[in-house]
Amino acid sequence: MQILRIPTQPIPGQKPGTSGLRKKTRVFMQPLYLENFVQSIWNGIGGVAGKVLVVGGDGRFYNEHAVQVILRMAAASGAARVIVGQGGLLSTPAASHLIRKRGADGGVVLSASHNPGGADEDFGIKYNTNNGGPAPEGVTQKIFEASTVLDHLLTLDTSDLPLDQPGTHRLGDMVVEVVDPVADYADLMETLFDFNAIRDYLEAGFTLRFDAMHAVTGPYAVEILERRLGARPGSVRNAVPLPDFGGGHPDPNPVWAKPLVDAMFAPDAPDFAAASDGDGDRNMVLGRGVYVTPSDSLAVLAANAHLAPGYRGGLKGVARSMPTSRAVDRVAEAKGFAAFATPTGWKFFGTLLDAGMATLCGEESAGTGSDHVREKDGLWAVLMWLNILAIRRMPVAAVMADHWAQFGRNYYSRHDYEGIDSAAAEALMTDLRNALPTLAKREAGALTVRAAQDFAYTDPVDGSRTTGQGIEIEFEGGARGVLRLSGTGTEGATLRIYLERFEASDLTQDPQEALAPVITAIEALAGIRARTGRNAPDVIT
Ligand code: VG1
Ligand code: CO
Repeated sequence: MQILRIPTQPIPGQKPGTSGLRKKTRVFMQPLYLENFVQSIWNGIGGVAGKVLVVGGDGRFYNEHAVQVILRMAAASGAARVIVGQGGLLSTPAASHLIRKRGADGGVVLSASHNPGGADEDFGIKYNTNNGGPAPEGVTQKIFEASTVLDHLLTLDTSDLPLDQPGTHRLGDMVVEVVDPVADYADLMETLFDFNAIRDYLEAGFTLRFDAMHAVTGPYAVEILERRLGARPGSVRNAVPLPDFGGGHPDPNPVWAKPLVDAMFAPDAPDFAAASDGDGDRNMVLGRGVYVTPSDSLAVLAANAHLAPGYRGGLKGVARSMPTSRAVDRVAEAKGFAAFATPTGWKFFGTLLDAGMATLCGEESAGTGSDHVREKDGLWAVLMWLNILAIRRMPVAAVMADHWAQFGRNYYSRHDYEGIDSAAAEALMTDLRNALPTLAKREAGALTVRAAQDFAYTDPVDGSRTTGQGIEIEFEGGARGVLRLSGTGTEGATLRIYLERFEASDLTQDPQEALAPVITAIEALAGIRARTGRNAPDVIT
């Protein structure tokens, strides 16, 4: 088996965004595009000689090929061992757990998350460090820098390895260990949650539905929900991962998982429903006749986590991304634990989790998780909800009403303008940034600006500083709007507008109506319609 030294040259634009490098699959399929980036990872982290890595992905088109490329390139650069999920599959949280459990030096996860898959859709690759979490900015910057000076890469002259059965292979001097992607993760969940209570509740007639959206969580959900917890067979829908996710967007929100939402508003709805995304780190939670926003879900989990065995001792703190609603802050204040607000992207929670300063973390984009791994975790959130419901024995709608009665309600919504002209989007943000010093006291619609800032974050653990993380506009009376550009898109720019307004007692309004004054005020300040040429957002969640 020969090591091949292949000359190459830097490919522009291999800069990881919010969560790794995401591009159109066809971009990744260009000669040496993937290979260049993999070699840049190795070079950026100081080589892989003697190291142990975890590799797997969400099963989308190009996943299998990419895993084989990574195995050959890891072996050629001297890695000691690669642990790979059977069939090349690993959900993002399961990969995080495996890195931690096996004491690996890092891992490579192949996914474009909630973006559709296929030759004409999206692909992605991200590097996780030895704490199991997404590489922090300092590391992704080194990887990017390595990509700009790359002149050769190393690979092996070998054919593909069979990955369809657990077992051990050799690739040159490197050991390749193919593992069941589900077992370790399912075992971890059993240590955190009261499986007996959930099983009893299901036996007593509680019904659930989980939509895996033909993405990676199918096998995990079947094993955990149906086999270990005894949910009725067929409770997990769309359970077989497909390279194109059955043609859908594996994005668990009311727009892309509409059939599930519709089912929950029908007369024969089950008691509980949930869905996850392509790589299994996001979640959507529904009760009969009620959709729980991710921001509210985080707050409810924080208020009730002590009902789950893994969190009985209470929470050390909670962290949310800055655009996520402040509902969880109210819980933290009432219960007396710390609350942090970080930039968008799970990589910013890593230091807080490692330092034991935060136990639960969440993002408005349907991501929730805890210190059990260093990624957000879709099925974890589902199990936490099931554990809480099994103990409280209340419908989801009653849990929400109870929560709002106790803490008040942060009405919340996100408006996305997708695939807009990049220059127009940049200009909108730049002009708003330049106007920041003049915004205070300005009237916008029926509201008055109280303060406005370009969000910057100094990590309280390692002191690293991150700037330009979104424009946050606060209004008199406590409403808030945030504008930022997506860092995961693959076409043009996506402008995200986050809207929030607190109500202490008027708890049953329609969110879009409750937020109407904020929507009008942000439009008045930013001129979104004129600048994007759009009359309405593409996606409202
Ligand atoms: C989006 C979300 C962010 C999330 C990221 C990765 O990023 O807003 O909260 O962490 O996706 O999630 P952006 O830059 O497009 O807003 V996933 O499930 O793609 O790993
Ligand atoms: Co994801």
